[in-house]
Amino acid sequence: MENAEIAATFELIADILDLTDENPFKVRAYRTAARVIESRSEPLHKAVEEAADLTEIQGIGKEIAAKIAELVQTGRLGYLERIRREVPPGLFEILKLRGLGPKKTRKLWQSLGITTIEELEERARKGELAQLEGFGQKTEEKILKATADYRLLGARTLHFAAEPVVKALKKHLEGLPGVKQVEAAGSFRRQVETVGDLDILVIADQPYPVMERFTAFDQVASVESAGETRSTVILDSQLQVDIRVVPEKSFGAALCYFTGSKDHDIRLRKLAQEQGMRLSEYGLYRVEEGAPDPEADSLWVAGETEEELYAALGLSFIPPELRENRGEIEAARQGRLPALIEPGDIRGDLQMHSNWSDGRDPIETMLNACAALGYEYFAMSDHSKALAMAHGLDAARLRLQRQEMEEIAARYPEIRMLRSLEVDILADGSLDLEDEDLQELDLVVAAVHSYFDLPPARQTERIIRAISHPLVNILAHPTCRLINKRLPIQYDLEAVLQCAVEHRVAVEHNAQPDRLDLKDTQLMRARELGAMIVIDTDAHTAETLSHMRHGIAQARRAWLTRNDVLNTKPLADLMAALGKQPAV
Ligand code: DGT
Ligand code: CA
Ligand code: CA
Ligand code: ZN
Repeated sequence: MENAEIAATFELIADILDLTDENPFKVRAYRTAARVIESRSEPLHKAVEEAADLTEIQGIGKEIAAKIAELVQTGRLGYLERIRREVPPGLFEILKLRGLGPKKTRKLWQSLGITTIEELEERARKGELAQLEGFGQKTEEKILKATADYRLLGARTLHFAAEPVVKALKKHLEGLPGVKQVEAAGSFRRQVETVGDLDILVIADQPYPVMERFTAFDQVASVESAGETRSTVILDSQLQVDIRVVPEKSFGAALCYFTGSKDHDIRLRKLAQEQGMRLSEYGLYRVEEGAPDPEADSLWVAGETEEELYAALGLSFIPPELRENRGEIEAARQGRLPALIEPGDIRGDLQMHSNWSDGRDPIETMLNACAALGYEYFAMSDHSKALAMAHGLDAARLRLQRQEMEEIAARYPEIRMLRSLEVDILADGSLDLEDEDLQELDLVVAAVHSYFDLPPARQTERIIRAISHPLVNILAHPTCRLINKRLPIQYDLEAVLQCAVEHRVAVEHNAQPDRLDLKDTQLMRARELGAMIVIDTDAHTAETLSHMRHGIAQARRAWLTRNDVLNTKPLADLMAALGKQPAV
């Protein structure tokens, strides 16, 4: 069990205790523990396995140490299961709403008996919330907006959050004798940024034991249906999982069918038909007039692997990320599918934070982590002073940081550290620091972190003004969306992309798994318009530099090749493309 998962469990406990009006000190203890654990680089499960004394970690007392041990050793927590039952499940959903913390949610529950988002919305419409002590008209309006956004944003699970579930489930199923292969299909395999549910395929000779094993998975909250070869369960996290057991002979066909997308599948079936064949989840068959069984062995063409299936249809293999019916079938038929970018193509990460601003780690730690990833260069881009909450740098601290960087850089000739800054774009589109300070940097990244709600025309003007500034090189997280949390800011993206092309400003694809900003279709458009693209992690810790792979996945969904992404290039080429000389 990863630290992040343990931390999330303690956050959940704190939320529940808050909702049930427990002693605030106890609540704070759990929140503190969650924060401490989250930001720790050494995995706690190792400490537990080595029987280390966890109470030596600041912020972790005896009670919490025991709970960590229980979690690591058994994968669950009796205490959590007990207290969880005291809270109606709908309240956890309400907690996810913007602006509604545990205290307000508790008040709504205890004073008005509200336990679901629907009830909340209805009572807000009737104006009942404004009457509540500590709420008022403004809060009521905010809640109405938050519920509307929630519906708009949906409640799909982040791909990133589904990954550990798939991993655990695979391990659980693969432990069963007779299981030959377990694969997650559906949107998960296509690397869609969020998944509606998981679709698991298993090759096994006997389906029944697989079904039994599946429903006994320890995260299962309820079994929706259990059939001979297919079942559906809901997990504790509310994520639905469908499973199907298929024979080895049909695995490729089933994998292709259940990977989808549905539109891609429909096109494939049509293509088969046009060639006198029939494609199903069981295989590809010749069509023979009057044959009694259209799926008889004698009619079999292909289906054990996806490769042979696509080949039999006259197509080159289509990577799952492209299977969205966006022209991939035509391209595969003509043999002109793009050679999609791969993680190994990246030569450097151009956005990250150190403990000079809101990052956790010192510059040197970040440097070492970048070197360990095999990068040739990286850019340290802390926040600028407008983000006071994040300890953004002013001109004086920027100069101090430069001294430290030069001292460190001198000791690590094997990797080139670029001095950058994620400078805030102010409300009027001007930059947060003076030109004379920005001029000292190798690269300047500009980003919006405030005034998300400007009218679109003004927002466009603001961003265009910022990227027209001759010192700006990269526009970071261009739409500022947070998946499931914050909608993209509204402006004329097309105009901004055109301006970026004109001014030789690269647009960032931010690889943080809950940002993935620009999203796939916008990235495609950026490339079409000729914009330069960089993929950055915006890491705030050394470990999260590994999030690069989520950005690569999204870039692949956007059909990007190595050539479309600037930070796959040697440093000299990258700087030249941006019209920059590395500063000295
Ligand atoms: P999701 O779960 O909403 O993130 O998206 P998917 O793509 O995983 O969709 P899901 O779980 O409903 O179905 C998994 C795959 O199964 C889907 O990508 C294609 C295939 N599939 C499901 N229902 C149909 C259908 O009615 N017709 C066809 N042709 N394929 C289907
Ligand atoms: Ca699915
Ligand atoms: Ca499904
Ligand atoms: Zn930022």
